[in-house]
Amino acid sequence: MSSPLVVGIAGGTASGKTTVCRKIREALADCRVAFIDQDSYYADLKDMPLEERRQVNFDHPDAFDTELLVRHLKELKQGRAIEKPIYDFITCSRKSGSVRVEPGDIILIEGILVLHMKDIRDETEVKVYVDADDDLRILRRLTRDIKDRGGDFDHVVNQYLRHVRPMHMGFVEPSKHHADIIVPHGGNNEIAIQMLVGALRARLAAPPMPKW
Ligand code: UZR
Ligand code: MG
Repeated sequence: MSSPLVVGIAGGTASGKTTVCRKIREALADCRVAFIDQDSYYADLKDMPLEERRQVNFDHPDAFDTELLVRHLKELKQGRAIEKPIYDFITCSRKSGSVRVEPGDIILIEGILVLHMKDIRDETEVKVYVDADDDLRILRRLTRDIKDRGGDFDHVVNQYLRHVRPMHMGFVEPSKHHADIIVPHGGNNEIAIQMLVGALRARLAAPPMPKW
């Protein structure tokens, strides 16, 4: 059996990464697709007081348990199921329990820093960067954090200026350089998503291209 095709999907916060992945999974419903998101692999801060936790820089590479993520990625590549942690954005800590992720012929790994982190990048064959204009991203981010992630306006704005924006400029945006494919207009770009799905299907049906 050939090893699974690993697809890394990076991009700024609220750029549409999760939507692109959902649409890819829907279009490949007849294939075995394993999906893991970097957001589930935030380091567990349960031993830190809540007020302190809320001040942590969650956009810095050190905020993640990358060792566990890479270990899980390697397990999936070997054809073994993993138990993915569950992260709670409200308490900034891991919830008890886990979600079983079965191995697949395609492994999708999505997150702001998956193309920045060399250990993850080296495990991926197809590298995608989801792009979206900054004004749309901040609007989406504000709405999502207030509605779904328990933030209030001032906290979201402060966090954006203190952490999200500088880390985006320092780590996320430069990681676009590693991408094979850049998807403009985020999750709304049906044509790019269809082309990506077509390329993944073609790649599943044929052996990988030789490396030059
Ligand atoms: P996406 N994040 C939180 O807001 N709280 C947490 O406990 C953990 C993470 C945010 C993180 C990052 N940053 O910008 C975002 N901050 O989740 C990544 N500040 O998620 O890729 O879905 O935007
Ligand atoms: Mg997301």
